[in-house]
Amino acid sequence: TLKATFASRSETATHPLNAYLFKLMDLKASNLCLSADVATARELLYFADKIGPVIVVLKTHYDMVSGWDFHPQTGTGAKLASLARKHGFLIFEDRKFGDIGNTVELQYTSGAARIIEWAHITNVNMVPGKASVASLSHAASRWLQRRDYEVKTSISIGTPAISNADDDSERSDAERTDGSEEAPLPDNNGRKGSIVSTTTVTQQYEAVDSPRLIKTIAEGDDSMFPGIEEAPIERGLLILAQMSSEGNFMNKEYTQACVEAAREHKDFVMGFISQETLNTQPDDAFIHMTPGCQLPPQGEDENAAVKGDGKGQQYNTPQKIIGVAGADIAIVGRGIIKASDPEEEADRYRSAAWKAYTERVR
Ligand code: UP6
Repeated sequence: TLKATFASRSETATHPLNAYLFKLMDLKASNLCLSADVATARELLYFADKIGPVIVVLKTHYDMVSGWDFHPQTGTGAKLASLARKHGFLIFEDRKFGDIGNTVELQYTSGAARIIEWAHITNVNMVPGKASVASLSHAASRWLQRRDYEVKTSISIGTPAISNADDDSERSDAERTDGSEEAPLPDNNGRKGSIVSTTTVTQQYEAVDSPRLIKTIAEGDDSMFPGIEEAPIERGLLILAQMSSEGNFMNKEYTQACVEAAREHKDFVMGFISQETLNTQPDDAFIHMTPGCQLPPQGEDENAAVKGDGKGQQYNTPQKIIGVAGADIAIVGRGIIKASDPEEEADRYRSAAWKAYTERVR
């Protein structure tokens, strides 16, 4: 499968989100995931909007973000979902669930965050056993059924369904003031309004400060990547099968057990967080996303080794991850977030990861 193109893997994918994601990668010429590890919801939305055009997945750690608004229809999750539709990327909450089945089910669907409502993808740290995968899968199919039922009967039972534009048809007139296709957002006084462009989103959370964002408003970035359709409503799981950190305990046997669990739940498991491709059998159609990725500073040899962060994190270049190890998507956090020009740096990473891919399949 190392030579198979993303376009062809879109055709043969078993998981609907993989079919969508591979197509997106092909359309946007991007196999880059931004790990938006920032401290505030405002910065998170800023990066989602600015870097959105060059990525295919936005990875979040909602539990490191202060000021996260948990409102199901107008909160941070809903705003991210709206930016995801606008720019064409999937939202991946890097929750690394790691508890008994019953607990992970509740953590996935309930609580303040209701991760399942806004994150297309989440992941599991399978240490407690395969039951954690089965339970998350069960939770997702129950959620889908319930959502289907809500939409069909147009009655609200508990959580309003929020995360996709097709919900618009089900939204009350009060919430659809101008017929726009975007999710409603609160204005600065907490009143509801509808947004028509990301510029408006920016204004709504930016009124407070930051000259940088004010510049964004002035530029009025309104671009929507052409040819991108709505993401399927099905949810997907990645299994954490290998880690980037020094001295981690995920040995070969453990990784192999993750692969088995994935094969047992192909309708829910999209693939892996891993350091290499784990597709070994002819009908394995999993996607691989790899963290621990940085490029040497601009101007230096693109394939030179990069030092770790001094806290256990180890880095490989996109060429090593995509070109040699055969992963599909490079996950980059601080390499982009901490750059002096994150937008420019994001495109440098996109282009390096894409080049490694095109050379691999050539
Ligand atoms: N992450 C890893 N290694 C793993 C799994 N996940 O680094 O094996 C996550 C981290 C962080 C991101 O939680 O969000 O990927 C890497 O960030 P960085 O690029 O800034 O090092």
